Amino acid sequence: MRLFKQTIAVCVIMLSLWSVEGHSHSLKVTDSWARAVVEGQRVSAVYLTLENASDKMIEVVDVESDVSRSAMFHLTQEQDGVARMLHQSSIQVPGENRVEFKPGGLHIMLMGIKKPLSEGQTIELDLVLKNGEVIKAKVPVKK
Ligand SMILES: [Cu+2]
Repeated sequence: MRLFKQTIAVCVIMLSLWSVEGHSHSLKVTDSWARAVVEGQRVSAVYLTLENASDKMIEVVDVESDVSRSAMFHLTQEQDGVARMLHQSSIQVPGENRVEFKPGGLHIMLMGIKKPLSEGQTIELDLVLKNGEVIKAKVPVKK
């Protein structure tokens, strides 16, 4: 029993190291940028491309950043001439395919920005996959 517990402990440590490393052979983040915000502004958005090199669908179930109180996936859609932002609970990237986040479409909404984000700065983003893997992305701030 004791050995069993130790084995589990080792596995948990290995899993967490895997997460910290955030290395994924299958999902790649490219062309990322975050919109700069001035003092007093509380929301911003991140745009990026998710590339799935594997032949299986990859689902991104959560996004986190330490620059804001919350982060979530939004889709801007025009309904009756009014642009609305629809919350997306997850993002599915089909195998050997890509999903582009860009102004007027999909974006990662950062809400409750803690400090101004200025051009030249880099923020960190954690993308949580359905299998528990965490992809760490470094995102440059642009105007
Ligand atoms: Cu939004």
